[in-house]
Amino acid sequence: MFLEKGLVDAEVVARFDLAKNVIKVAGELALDYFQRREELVIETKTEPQDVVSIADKNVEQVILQQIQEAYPVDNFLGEEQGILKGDNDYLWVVDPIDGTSCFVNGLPSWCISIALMQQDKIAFGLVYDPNADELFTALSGAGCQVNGKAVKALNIDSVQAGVMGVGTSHRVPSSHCLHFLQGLLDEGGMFIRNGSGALMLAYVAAGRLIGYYEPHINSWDCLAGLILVQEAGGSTNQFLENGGLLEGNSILVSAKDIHHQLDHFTRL
Ligand code: LIP
Repeated sequence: MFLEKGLVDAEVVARFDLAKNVIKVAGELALDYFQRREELVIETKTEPQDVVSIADKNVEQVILQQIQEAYPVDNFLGEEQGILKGDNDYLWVVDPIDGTSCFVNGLPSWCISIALMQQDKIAFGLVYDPNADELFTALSGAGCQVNGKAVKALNIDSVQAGVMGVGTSHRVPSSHCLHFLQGLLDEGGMFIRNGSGALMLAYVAAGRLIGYYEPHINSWDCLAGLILVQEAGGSTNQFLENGGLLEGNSILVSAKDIHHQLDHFTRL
């Protein structure tokens, strides 16, 4: 379908088709670990609350192996693996379990996030929620789908028209998030934090949240979600500027007509 429309090149579409299979295989493995989570050894990384288990590492290895079997010279950046340099213009950006803190605590708000960059552009993104069996996909220029059904970001002109997703971490001062929340609440808005930035970005694309803000998020958490929102007709900030790919950055995505107001709240 996408090739017939001349929307993207065959090399990207072939990788997209592979990614749809790989993310489902990874989802089955992650769900198995989730159902046996009492067996997991939980480690804390550098900041408080930043946890990881063998589930994250092994799910990422399964994704990496399947990509390398098909495309051995592609580049790869994974949350646990780090960067693996290849020898072409394709870069896979993967979070094997986004919402790890929820995962290890037995909460279902976690997902798998896979994005592909071609040179400096995001070519496609996939977010899979195995608990809900919902696959969010977007191929550049071809819209956004949930389980194959087209979806659009909300078309609203007030923050009171729905709920805002918000994320934060101990990578940034608490004031960055608290000031945003005060601006949002003072305007009659409301927020949720479900612990998975990737999943909340997917919900913006699917018209379930009015937007998502996080003062600092990593590329593997959000690149797939960014193209989901773009292809669903939402507005996004320039996350990839100033080294966002390797250093992370702030992220703000939303329904188009409230983006400017939300951007103001991020600067309070
Ligand atoms: C998580 C992000 C979330 C952020 C958390 C954490 P992880 O990713 O999805 O938005 O607030 O601090 O970074 O670590 O679960 O893959």
